[in-house]
Formats: sequence, structure tokens, C-alpha cells
Amino acid sequence: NNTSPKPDFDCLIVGAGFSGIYLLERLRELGYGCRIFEAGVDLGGVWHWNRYPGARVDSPIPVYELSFERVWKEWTWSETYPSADELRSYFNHVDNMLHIKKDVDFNKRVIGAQYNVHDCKWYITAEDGSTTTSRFFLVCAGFAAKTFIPDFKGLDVFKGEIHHSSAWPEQGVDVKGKRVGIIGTGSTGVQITQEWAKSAKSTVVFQRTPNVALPMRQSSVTAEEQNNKKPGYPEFFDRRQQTYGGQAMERWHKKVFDDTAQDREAFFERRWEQGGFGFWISNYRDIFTDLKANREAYDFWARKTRARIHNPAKRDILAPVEPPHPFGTKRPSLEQDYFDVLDRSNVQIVNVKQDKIVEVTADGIITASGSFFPLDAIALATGYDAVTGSMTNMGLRSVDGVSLAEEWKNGASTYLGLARRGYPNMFFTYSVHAPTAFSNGPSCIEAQGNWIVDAILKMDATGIVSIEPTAEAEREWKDKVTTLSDRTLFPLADSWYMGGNIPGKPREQLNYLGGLNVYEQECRKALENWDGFITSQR
Ligand code: NA7
Repeated sequence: NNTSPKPDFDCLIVGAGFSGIYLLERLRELGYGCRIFEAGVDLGGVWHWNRYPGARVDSPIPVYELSFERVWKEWTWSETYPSADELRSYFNHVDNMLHIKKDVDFNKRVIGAQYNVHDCKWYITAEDGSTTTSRFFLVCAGFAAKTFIPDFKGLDVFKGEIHHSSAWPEQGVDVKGKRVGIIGTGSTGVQITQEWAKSAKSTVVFQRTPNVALPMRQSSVTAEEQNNKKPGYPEFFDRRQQTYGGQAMERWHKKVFDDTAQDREAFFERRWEQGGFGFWISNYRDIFTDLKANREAYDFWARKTRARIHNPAKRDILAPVEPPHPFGTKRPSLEQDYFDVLDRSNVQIVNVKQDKIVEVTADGIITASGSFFPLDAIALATGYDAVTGSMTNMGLRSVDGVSLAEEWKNGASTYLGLARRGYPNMFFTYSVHAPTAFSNGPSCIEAQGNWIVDAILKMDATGIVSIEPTAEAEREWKDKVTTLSDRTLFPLADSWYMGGNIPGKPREQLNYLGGLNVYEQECRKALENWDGFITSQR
């Protein structure tokens, strides 16, 4: 019998990015008392943190935005692939329309949380020493909240400016006339390189794995063009949710060798010319399951890319004839003029797969061969302890007091990529075992957000106090995630999708590969009869 006082909130949400905002707005409207705790000082999640030069989204508008009519009706973008600055303005607009900030505590980093089975409340502690109680605990921390910096010797002795991409100084870094180095060639490294190489005196890019980057084909968009399309937006947002990648793009129905070599070339060419992720997501349907088919796509990419690089040594490092991994099994970046700026004579590329970075000194970087690269500024574009890191870094404990970090030391386990055994009434979004890496962010977030809202409504309508998954349901879900992945070529790459980018991290697929549309159906089905959940009545 629960006689303790009511919790401070019905729903405590961690993170004020797309998902935190979406859930706050939906739940508030239904009368739930909600609060967001956000470690940063403004809305936007990754777009609040990513202030490095060239930061930009790789998904086009209006795919990459919230479906709330009050938000899109009054908003105009200037480019198809907006910059981080424009995304920050967008989040301001979201606030103007929805008044999100009044329900957010900024500068409030969650460092611990545990559910108490006796009073059915979550106890959430923050870095400022406060403890807050809530009935539901909604973790909306995304997949890139825990920065990864390799353990390079001497990182702290470098005299110039050195920053990880996610902790870029607000005032920027002036590189005019300077010698700069960029470590990492993921999406972030590509974007920083495009900017720095144009203004620095000289640039050294330290590349471990080539980025099989695709042409973005950026374009500006007018208000008129957008307004003309807006009557179709509601239907478009519905359709976006019904696709594999939440992108309003579907995989092509044919297999690579269904076409003649000539027709295949023509098809690749069409996708290539369209720009964006089409060549990745909307390519032949067997490129992620058949190595030979995949090789055709890689070879096309290599032909196109090699033709842009005039320096033969650079050509072989950036776009080798032999694929570094099956095409698309690491996330391709969208590039604007990456290969062209790298071809400049004042830009050097070091293949650190062959010649590892061994030390950072006061004024440069030394590699295993003994080469020294004098530098005035270094960008660490070395990524994240992705997907699991955001959750294991928050001091979460199960009802038995075991930390989530400990529980997941040898591998993650969830049910539906939404809930975890031993953590009643905790739900999370855009994270482990969901379509996260293979879905457009806002699409995945809205699908999961709607499920969470419906689960809470259903619990309240039927007198259920708490739910948590069974061990068996978690095992089956993980098996499904693994089986779906094992049918593809994705396990062959050392990607963050597989935990392969962090030394010592268990090697396992962290993302659901069945597609957002199928994922949503599976989650909906479980909700009908609480399949896989243990429910506790009032
Ligand atoms: P990523 O994609 O994880 O890229 C990190 C890069 O840093 C990648 O090129 C790594 O090489 C490189 N790296 C990591 N450790 C080292 C060491 N020790 N030496 C040299 N190079 C290293 O992070 P991003 O920030 O670019 O992007 C993250 C996601 O955010 C992105 O996929 C989008 O979805 C948005 P590697 O490839 O592991 O050989």
C-alpha cells in the first residue's frame, strides 16, 4: 500500500534534443507533469553541442524535422541540408512555438537514477546534488552523448588549441596562417576538413579508415518552394514513418545482377546524380547482403572518387581500389568538396592504419615511423562511445542496485530497444537495439515517442502501476537484433554500429536492422497484450 507523497513529476525526461522535446510536448498536452533535465545550456541535443566548423546534418529537410504542425507551418529553412547554426535557430523557433524551455532545467546533468519498488518512484540525482522523484523516467540522451578520445600519449602537453568536435569553443578557432591537424575521418572529420583546409596555412589529416563519402549536392531552398509543399507535409510525415529508414526513400526492388552491366551503371549514375543518401539507402536491395553485389557499388564509388583526386598517392589512401570494408557498412558521410580540398598541395594525408599516432608533443604529432608533424591546432574528430555510452554513463542502477554499466559490460540487453529489465517504468529513445543508426532521427524518435505515450496512457487506463520486460523477452529481442544483423555484411566492419570503434567494447550489433516500419509494428504488437512485460497492478 503506497502512502508516500506523490512524486515530484509524472515524467522526468533526460535530454532536450528532438526526443526529449517531442515527449515533453506530447505528454504535457495530455496533462502529465513533466520536466526535462538537460546537461547543456540550451535546447538541441547534439546540435547544441556540435559547434565545430562545418557541422551540418546529412539528412534533407523536411525529412529531418519534427512533425508538429505548429512548428513546421511557421518555419523556413535556407538550405536542403541545414548547418548546425540553422538547426540551433530551428530549436529556438521550436521553443517560440511550443514554450519548451519553461519545463527544462538546464545545466542539470543526471549522475544517478534508481527505481524504488516500495514507493514505485524513480529517484534521480543530478550533479548539483539534488534528488528528484518521478513515476516515469524517460532517457532521451541520444546515441552520441559520451565523447571518445583515444588514449594518445601527451594529449595534455600540446601547447596549441586542441578540441574534441563535441566540445568546440563557442568563439571558434582561428586557423588563418596556422598549421592544423585533424584526427579522424568520420562524418565529423570530413566536415571539419572541408572548412579548415580552406583557411589554414597547411592541413594534415590523420586517416585510419577512408570515408566512403557520397556527394551531398547541397542546394538553397526558398520560402516559396517550401510553402508550396507544405500542404503535403502531414501525408509526407506519415509516409516517412512507413519506410525502412524513416527517410521517405526505399531500397530499390532489384538485385545488382538482375541488371545488365550497362543498366547497372545507368542506375548507379542516377542515384549518384541525385546526391544524398540515395546511393546508400536506396540502392539495389542486395548490396548489404551479398559481397559481390556490394563490390559493384564500391567499385562505382571508387571510380567516381578516384577521378577527382589528381595526386596518385592521395588517391590510393582516400579511395583505394580494394574496399576498406564493404560499402556502406560504416556510415558514409555526405561531402561537398572533401576530395577536392584534400587534393590541394598544402593538405597532407597520413595513413595512420599503417603509421600509427604514437605521441602528441607540445608542438605536433609523432607517428610510429618517427615522422613529426608540426601543428598549431588539432581537431579530435574521434567520435563517441556510441549508442550504449549515453546510457551507461548516467549512473543508472537496477532495482537490485547493480549499475547498468556493469550489467552491459559484456553486451547490452533491452526489450524492443525501449525498456530494460530491472528498470521499471524507464523508457529510452534513439538508443540501443532500436533502428537508431539506420533511421532518420526525428522519424525513429516520433515512432518510439508515440509508443511510450500510448504505453503510459494504457497503463493509466487499466490501473497498472509499473511495467518492466521479462528476461526471456529481452533474450529474444537481442537474438532478433543479432540475427537480422548476421544476415548482412554489417558485422564485417569495425564500426560504431558494432561497438567496434572503442577499444575493449563488446563486439555486437547495437542497432535493429529490420527497418523502422517493421520495428514500429513489432512494438505496437507488444503493446496490445503487454507481451514480454511484467505488469504490476495498483
Ligand atoms: P566516427 O564516425 O566514430 O569517426 C571517428 C573517427 O576517428 C574515425 O575516422 C576513426 O577511425 C577515427 N579514430 C578513432 N580512434 C582513432 C585513433 N586511435 N587513431 C586514429 N583515428 C582514430 O565519429 P563522428 O563524430 O565522425 O561521427 C559520429 C556519428 O555522428 C556519425 O556517424 C553520424 O551518424 C553523426 P576508424 O574509422 O575507427 O578507423
